[in-house]
Amino acid sequence: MSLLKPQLSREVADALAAGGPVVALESTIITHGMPYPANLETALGVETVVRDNGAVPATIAVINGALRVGLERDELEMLAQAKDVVKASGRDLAVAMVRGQSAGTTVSATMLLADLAGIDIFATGGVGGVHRGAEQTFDISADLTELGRTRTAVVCAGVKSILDIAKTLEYLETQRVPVIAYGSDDFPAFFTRSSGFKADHRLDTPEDIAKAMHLHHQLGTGTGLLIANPIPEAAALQPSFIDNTIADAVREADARGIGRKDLTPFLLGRINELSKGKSLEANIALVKNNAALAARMAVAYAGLRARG
Ligand code: PSU
Ligand code: MN
Repeated sequence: MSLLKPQLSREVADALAAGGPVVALESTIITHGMPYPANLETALGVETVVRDNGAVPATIAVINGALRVGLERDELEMLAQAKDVVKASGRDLAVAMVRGQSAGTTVSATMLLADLAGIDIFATGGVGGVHRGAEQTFDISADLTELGRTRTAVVCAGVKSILDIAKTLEYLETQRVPVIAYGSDDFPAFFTRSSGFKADHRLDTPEDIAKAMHLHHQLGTGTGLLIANPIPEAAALQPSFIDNTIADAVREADARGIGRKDLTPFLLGRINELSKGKSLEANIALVKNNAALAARMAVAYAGLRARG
């Protein structure tokens, strides 16, 4: 049985055929991660940042049941405004196709589709992880198991403390996923430049990260890589402020019995409200910062692949 090919935009298809640099972008951040219109402005802004750094952006989503890699502006607008759009991790894709639904793809689904399309590098804000209290709820994001089985390098700003960061790092270790911090010894915590935990590895240039990716794949590991890029200093939030805000949001989710796939979107929305938009501003800055790094990695990686 052959693997299904998602539908590529002309620009993405041409870039891939030429062996050029392409960066995958997810769409759950648009449909469930940010409010309108900041979500649309961010989606468009991130694509521009990828282009400005020499690569072709490929935003991935399900549109009316079709698996799509590279979206038009009106499709981004539809995703940004639609209220009935599904949040799809890898396991939800087939049913969304059968039902003709539109869906924002999470990190897990975006990795899977990027890999099917032949895209090796993917930029996002934050990945899912092991939730606080997972010893009771078993709530561990499918993003982590996907990283353990799909060969995509995911550039993120670390993991926010809505999650149990220590357990998330342990889980990635079990899954044989290298965690590489860019230009830092510490693993970043999304809104802040340090989580208080060391990253497993540090590399200081996009070229070195591309080399590590190349070797990682040549070794046949079969796993992804997590590249953690600290939020720019000027956009970082006060640790005590954001920690209290997150703790309040987590308590509220618990009290209201919110769980499973609704938990992450609820927490993101609530943190944005409680922080009076400060978290959203930081989120936008770090996604763009990640897109720039991913594009520079993609340029270096395309060069390495051309040499074999
Ligand atoms: N973290 C963020 N913003 C997001 C997400 C996570 O800061 O938009 C989204 C991503 O799409 C991620 C998904 O893959 O949430 C994880 O959801 P869950 O925890 O339900 O696996
Ligand atoms: Mn979950």
